[in-house]
Amino acid sequence: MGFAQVGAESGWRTANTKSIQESAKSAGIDLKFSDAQQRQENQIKAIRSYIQQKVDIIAFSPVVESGWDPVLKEAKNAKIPVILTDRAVDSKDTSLYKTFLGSDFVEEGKKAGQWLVDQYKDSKDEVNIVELQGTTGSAPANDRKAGFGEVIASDPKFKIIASQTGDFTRAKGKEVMDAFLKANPKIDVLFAHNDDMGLGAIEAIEGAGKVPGKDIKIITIDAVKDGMQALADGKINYIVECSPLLGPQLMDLSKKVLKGEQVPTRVVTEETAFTQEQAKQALPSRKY
Ligand code: GYE
Repeated sequence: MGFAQVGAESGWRTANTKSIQESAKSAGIDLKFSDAQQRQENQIKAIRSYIQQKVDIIAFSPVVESGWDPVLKEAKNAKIPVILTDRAVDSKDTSLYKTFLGSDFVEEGKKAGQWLVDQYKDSKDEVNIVELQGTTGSAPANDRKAGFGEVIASDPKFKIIASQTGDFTRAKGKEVMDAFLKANPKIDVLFAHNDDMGLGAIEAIEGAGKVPGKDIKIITIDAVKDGMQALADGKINYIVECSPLLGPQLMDLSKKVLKGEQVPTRVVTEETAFTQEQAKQALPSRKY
């Protein structure tokens, strides 16, 4: 298997890489692994080299949604099946890949929005929200934004006053939150598309003399260990889970595809969400 990974941008990605490498090993699959450093051109190069090396199957997590048709057609012409993991592509031609294994990002955004709606149900005041988006053009950034926006649109008191990409990294999350804080005197809520950006933003909020989780309520997505710890410590208010442990399912699906068995075209990961109390309970047994 040739696997073209997005990069190493977050705790989620580190756990995902580990899951894929470990499960390939225990499934007896010889894994060729590449890290694209969040650049589509690097992923395309890696996929082309897997085609040249005549691997049996290609799996990858597309950094952005568009622009994949040419390289996917090359794989199809070479009769190498492709499995999408974690992130989707927007290709109209679904015969270019066998299946897509990963989370429902729209649903995650909706869960985040619903928590906010419930939290402020008894208040009529305006709620000023800032949003740290994931990597521009990526499926999780597009879909989480859409799901969240759809739910909070139910009440005009919710206002997204600033929204910018933090590229799913801690450093960018801090930098953009710094700028948000300087430009906006009243921020009630931060919605960060992943834990890492939320953790970076916490540093910015503390640096500005405010209390994260109290002065500014924080909702994030992923539920990696550092995020869960910040939730248990009261610095984050709610985390929607997104599981990175896709390795075992990916190896199963690959074996089926290679045996010529039929696989479902979409496999959705099962996930939950955590409050501060639930984080305290779940932390000791968290694997990542
Ligand atoms: O939420 C984020 C990572 O594609 C689901 O990518 C993944 C996202 C995850 O960088 O932390």
